Amino acid sequence: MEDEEGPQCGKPDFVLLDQVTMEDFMENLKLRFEKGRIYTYIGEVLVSVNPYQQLPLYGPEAIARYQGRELYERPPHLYAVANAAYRAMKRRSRDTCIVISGESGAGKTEASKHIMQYIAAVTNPSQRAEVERVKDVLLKSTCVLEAFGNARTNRNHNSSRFGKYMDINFDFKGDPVGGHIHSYLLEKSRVLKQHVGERNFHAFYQVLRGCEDSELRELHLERNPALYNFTRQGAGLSGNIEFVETEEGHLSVAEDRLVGHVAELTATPQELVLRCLLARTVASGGREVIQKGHTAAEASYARDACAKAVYQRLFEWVVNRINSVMEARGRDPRRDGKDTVIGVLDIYGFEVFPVNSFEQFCINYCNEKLQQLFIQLILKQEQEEYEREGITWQTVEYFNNATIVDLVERPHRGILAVLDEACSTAGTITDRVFLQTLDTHHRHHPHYTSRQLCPTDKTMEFGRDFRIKHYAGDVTYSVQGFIDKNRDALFQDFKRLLYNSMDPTLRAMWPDGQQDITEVTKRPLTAGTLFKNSMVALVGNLASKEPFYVRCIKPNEDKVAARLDEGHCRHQVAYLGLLENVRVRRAGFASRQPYPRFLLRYKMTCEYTWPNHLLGSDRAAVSALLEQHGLQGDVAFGHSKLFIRSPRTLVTLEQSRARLIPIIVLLLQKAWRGTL
Ligand code: AOV
Ligand code: MG
Repeated sequence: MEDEEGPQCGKPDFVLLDQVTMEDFMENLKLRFEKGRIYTYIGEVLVSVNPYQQLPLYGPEAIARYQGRELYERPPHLYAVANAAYRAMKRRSRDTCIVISGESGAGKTEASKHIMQYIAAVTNPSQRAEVERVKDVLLKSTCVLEAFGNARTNRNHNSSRFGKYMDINFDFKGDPVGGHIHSYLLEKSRVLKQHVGERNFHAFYQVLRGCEDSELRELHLERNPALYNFTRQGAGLSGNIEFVETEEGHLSVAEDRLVGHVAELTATPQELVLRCLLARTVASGGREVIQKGHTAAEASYARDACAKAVYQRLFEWVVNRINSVMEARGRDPRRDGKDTVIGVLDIYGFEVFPVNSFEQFCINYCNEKLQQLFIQLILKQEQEEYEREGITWQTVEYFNNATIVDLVERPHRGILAVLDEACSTAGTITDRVFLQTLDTHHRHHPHYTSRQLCPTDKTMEFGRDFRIKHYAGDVTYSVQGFIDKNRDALFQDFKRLLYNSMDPTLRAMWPDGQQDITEVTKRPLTAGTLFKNSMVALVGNLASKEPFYVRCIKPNEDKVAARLDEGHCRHQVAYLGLLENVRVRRAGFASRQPYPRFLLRYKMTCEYTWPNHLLGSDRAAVSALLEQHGLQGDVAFGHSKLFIRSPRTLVTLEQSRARLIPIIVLLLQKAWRGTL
């Protein structure tokens, strides 16, 4: 990897563009992509384009080049951002976070892994065993979580089906001494059903492929994934519990043998498993309880709910296990000083499928929230900086997606509130009625529509679809299953069954199974509300930290290397608000640099500053340098930073520097050879 970028690689920072138009932006993005320069800055924000091929940009040597450097000193890179976040955390003892966003397949998860690798590589020079252990878990946990939480979708072969926020705790030396992972809403419906061309979570196939024959036998599994409904839709019956109903309405399990397997694997009595599968306990007033037999449909529903819940709790158990081994152990803030934290956020990206359900609704809402945060923080930060320096703030027009966030989460009328209302009205409200209520509330909302409201639009179906104009594009949601998924009910019988398991691990996953049916009175919070609460908390947490942003772009829809589809990228550049980001950055001043940093880069262009200046202060030296170039009229001198108004000035300085580099290199070579 070259350390220097020539002009043939385009501008390393979009702020340096002559004009901020989509054309200029795209031209630079494309040029850089063609040269294998997938990273470009907008100030301190990193724009990354997924190359869909292995580029020689990573690894220990590359890491060493970025270590301890300033952001501008090397070509734009994730390592530089990781380094900047790390240095900010260390220098100012401030919690920082790196927020990685972009649509599904844009490269967020890969980016987060490079960031973790960088942090692991540059810390713990003294090789403390405890720190090594924490780093080891940090790096390895990714693989485990991906096995259980990622799956192949039609947008991404390794798509994250959960949101992940990871905190890394650092001690005063800057070494990682602990970590914590927070996971968000796993797409557990995938356990049961996948779209054509998609797969279940990787773990299922890994177990079938990777276990020894004897292990598979113990689990009563066959190696072929095509045998299971979960791992191949609509395939054979073996290994899947099905129900048969006689004409008199008597329900039984098609294959008793399978009930035995479940009982064995969950360490529970077979007759109890059977009872849970065929009936439920209901409290019929007071403390009286009765057994109510399922219909075949109810039994299938309950079985599916149980399967999803088992997987979800397993996933949470894995996360908790990782957290318990990563925990910052035995640390006392009075003795050891307060830990500082770097948070890394890698969520599921914005996604649109031919059919979109409750899961996509949550995922896309999550992306709206993060876009909202980006808007607020980028505007706020700039505003604060200009105010500090006494400069009048010049507003840049933004599309503010607050109105879409509001459509989803507003109390009483928002989509989630209406959905909760539908869920609390026991059994009577159908998905269709839920949709009608939405239509009534939001018929005038500029970002909401449905077939009812727009009868000529045949891309939506009557009584089934509504559409949200998201910041990143229109998504049509089918309301089918919304109420069910939001209510997320599981009969208490299953919880009790698993709580009473002889297996201590399984038992620990079901503490709520302890309750007796007559005690289960409080309605639990719905999936949607829980998710909303966790998003609000997440955004609050991120906003309290010093943020660094990575904005990922997916170059094409076909996952192919070295092809950048212009239309596709334009759309992302537009909705990510990248042009506005550049404009805000340039609104007052295109660039700002601390005096020492500025000098380091340009001192060679001035006889008073090369190789070292004797001018009393860096500020005075910068002033002399600019005067020599006749550029002093275009700058303002801040307390610690130089503010440069027009990008032209930087371009002039850059050109002057580029002219001098070969001469200086020649001089240095001569000096080394002793011919000078
Ligand atoms: P995502 O995290 O943004 O999507 P990933 O990080 O999983 O996307 O990237 C998708 C695929 O693109 C990866 O599996 C790699 O094959 C490739 N890729 C991404 N970044 C790079 C890179 N820097 N170098 C080489 N290949 C890369 V989702 O989780 O679906 O929102 O929910
Ligand atoms: Mg991902």
